[in-house]
Amino acid sequence: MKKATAILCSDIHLRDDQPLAWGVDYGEAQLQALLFLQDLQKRHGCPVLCAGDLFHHWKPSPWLLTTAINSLPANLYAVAGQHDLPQHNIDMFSKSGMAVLVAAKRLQILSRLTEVLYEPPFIFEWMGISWGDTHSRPVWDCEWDRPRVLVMHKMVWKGKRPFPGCKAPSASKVMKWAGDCDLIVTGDNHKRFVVEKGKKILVNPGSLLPMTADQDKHVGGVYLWFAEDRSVEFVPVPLPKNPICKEYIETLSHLKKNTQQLKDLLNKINSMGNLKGPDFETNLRNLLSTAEVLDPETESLIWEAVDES
Ligand SMILES: [Mn+2]
Repeated sequence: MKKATAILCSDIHLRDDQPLAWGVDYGEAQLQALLFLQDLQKRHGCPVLCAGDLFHHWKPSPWLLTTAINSLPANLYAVAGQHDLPQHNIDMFSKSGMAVLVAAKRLQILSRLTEVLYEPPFIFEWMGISWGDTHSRPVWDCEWDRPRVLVMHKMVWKGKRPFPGCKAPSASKVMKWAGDCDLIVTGDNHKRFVVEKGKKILVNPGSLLPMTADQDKHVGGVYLWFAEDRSVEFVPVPLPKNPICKEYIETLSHLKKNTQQLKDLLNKINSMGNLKGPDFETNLRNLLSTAEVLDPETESLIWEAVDES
């Protein structure tokens, strides 16, 4: 078996509660994913780099901390994501559950100071940028004689901007910004993608497990990184069949449709103008009688609002 230089993951979001969208036991799936990762690390004997949001909430329960201590892979290095931090504030790191893992020597935090892992054959230089760290560019040592890795919790995207007005930079932009390094591992965007430019690779591992309704097609997992041939390989984590509940997806889309119909209806009422009188009331009554989306309670609220205005 070809041994990886490092295992790359992100957005593990260890949590105490069950995500709303899940129809099967999330706690069990989360544990199985961790044990899979623990075993994968044993087989490769390499470091595991996590690009933040190890926990879903900064204050995990004692049960979740115990699960993390027992079941996370060995040789784990991470940066903090906003979910790992009280008030999303890096200055409050010492109060976080993640800090307990550091104290228990189950995790090391990567900082902006470049460090070198000396255990052959895994000699590489690395740097970490947690959520809320300064935005200044990474400063690397002059000599570039071993693979360099930057791990950071920062929203980046590939292809289409995730939403209009999104200020997050594209992966290509971040690759230029990162300077002289071989590999960039980013977390925060729960979608998984890889961008290669020349000899540089950016890996956004995405969330380890699907959590939300829009992730029903998401295949979560980790990447193996092979420094000598500058390649990565995706390894999916085991997942129960159809974890995201179909009924939940249907309810959500129904709700979205209803909300949109209600918005359209209110816009129509608005466009009828401020004229009060028999015509307005007749028009409104006609309009409301054709609106499928209305229940009697909402209808009486509309009439009240009209009476008061
Ligand atoms: Mn996240």
